Amino acid sequence: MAESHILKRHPANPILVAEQFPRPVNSVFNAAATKFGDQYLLLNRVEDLTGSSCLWLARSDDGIHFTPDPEPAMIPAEEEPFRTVERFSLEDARITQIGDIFYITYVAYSKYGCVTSLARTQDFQTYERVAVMTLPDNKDVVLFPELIGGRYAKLDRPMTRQPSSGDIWISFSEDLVYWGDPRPVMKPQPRKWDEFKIGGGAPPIRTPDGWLEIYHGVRTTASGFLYRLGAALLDLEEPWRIVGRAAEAILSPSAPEDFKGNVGNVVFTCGAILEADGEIKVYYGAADQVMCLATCRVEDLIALCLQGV
Ligand code: BMA
Repeated sequence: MAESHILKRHPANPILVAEQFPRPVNSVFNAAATKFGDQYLLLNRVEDLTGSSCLWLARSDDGIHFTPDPEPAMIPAEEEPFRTVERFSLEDARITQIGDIFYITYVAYSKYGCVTSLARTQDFQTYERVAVMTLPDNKDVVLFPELIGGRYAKLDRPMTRQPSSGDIWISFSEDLVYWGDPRPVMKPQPRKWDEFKIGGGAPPIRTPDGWLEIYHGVRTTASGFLYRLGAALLDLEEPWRIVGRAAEAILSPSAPEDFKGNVGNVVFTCGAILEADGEIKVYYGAADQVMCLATCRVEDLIALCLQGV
């Protein structure tokens, strides 16, 4: 079957499944992705048999075949102020490298709802928690890999409308702890594939034409939510300004694994890697069950964004 979308699924999909983990788990999905030395790393959301998730690293030499570590990288914290907000679950991490530090933004669930917290590592052996970054309910936080006007910058998705809908915002910080100067960046597009809610996916990637943001968009249908991926370009100096936004989704559920898992009709990304040769690898969770890979040329994605303005 010809692939209709710009992102092409890798023939090895799914590239990581629950059965590969060293103990019984329910599912592996929505992984952060980065390169570390010669290796590719996925920091996966792994849901155990009780229904709680932790963050579990898997390593690869080729970006396709991954081996999970023997133990999870991060489980809910024992120390405050993290303990209170992490009691239930750690979910949907994103990794941004700034200098030689890898920052991890991750969703933490507790009886207070969901917040996003920040941790850091330099070796992917030990992880240091930095701060609780947001109030509830705010997730889909992606950190820019460079300072913007001398400040750290993040995209996030506060829940601004009921029921549970929201837009992508940007805010800034001098120390990664206290965030302010918030501005709206992107809204759902009325009567389009991302009409209900949107949220940041992979951390922004610098391109000559702007920050490439691969995001998820949701439409409500007769069979529930339909999660797809889209792309936008944000101005390099003033990233609250949209330079281009692809009119069409760049990946939609259509492969068997996108329908067959715990939550059907879902493709959801938390990480993409731009290779030196211009290939972009987008790692995504399918049906909240397995990890998959899709690729395309970065220049094609940029062109699609610029056509859509
Ligand atoms: C979102 C997040 C994701 C999940 C998606 C589809 O709200 O919880 O982790 O993949 O729903 O269930």
